[in-house]
Amino acid sequence: MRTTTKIATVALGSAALLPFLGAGIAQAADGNTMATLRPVALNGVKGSGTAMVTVHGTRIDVTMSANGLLPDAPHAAHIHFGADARHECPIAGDDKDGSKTLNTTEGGPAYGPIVVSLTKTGDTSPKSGLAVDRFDTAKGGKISYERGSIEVSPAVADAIAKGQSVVVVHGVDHNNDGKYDGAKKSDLDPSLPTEATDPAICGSLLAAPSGGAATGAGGASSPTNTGLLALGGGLLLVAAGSGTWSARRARARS
Ligand SMILES: [Cu+2]
Repeated sequence: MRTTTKIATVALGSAALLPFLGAGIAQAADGNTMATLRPVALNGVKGSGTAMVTVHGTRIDVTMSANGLLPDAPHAAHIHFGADARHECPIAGDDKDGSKTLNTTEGGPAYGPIVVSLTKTGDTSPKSGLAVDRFDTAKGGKISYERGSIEVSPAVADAIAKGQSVVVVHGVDHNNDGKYDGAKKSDLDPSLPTEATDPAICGSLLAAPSGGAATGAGGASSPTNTGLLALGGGLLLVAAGSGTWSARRARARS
């Protein structure tokens, strides 16, 4: 009897502490960010997309849509951040080995390492960076992704809220044969062809005004940010119809 009572008291004590611990952790950051995803330099992709990330303390909610990707192939997607990175997408000048393509490592100085793996289920840490079976397969070249309450570290939450992180969707088709193949191996996993992991589309997650939610003092959104959001929405609409068409045109040309 006495033992049971003691255990119950200890359990109750721990539970009562939890809200306080939670409140301490949740102070990290808050904010809305948005990225317009565009083709990574040199990699021959014509896709595009939009990503939105909302930060609440150390949890993030992510929505992303993209099209024009290699159809019916899995596409690893991540949020990248490095304190000493440039906080942007790689440019042709990042092609250090002169291969005329950019692999994931070559993009590192621009976007830093993986900080969140945008998997559909299970772990979202950098360890799941190449968990191919848990990423979206782009049916018809399109991805529509949504996942809420992804736990991140306070440092990562802060970087995202400040607009320093970058969304990267991987998986390209350098030789335009409709699949991941080729002799060149991935810089991330030598059992995969580089096509499976090279960055395809990319965009910096820029701080945006919070939507309808009350934000307290200083809620007036700047014209610049509103314009950016409108532009992103417009691009999304245009992109929705253009993926297949671009692919057809590309095939017709070659
Ligand atoms: Cu990545």
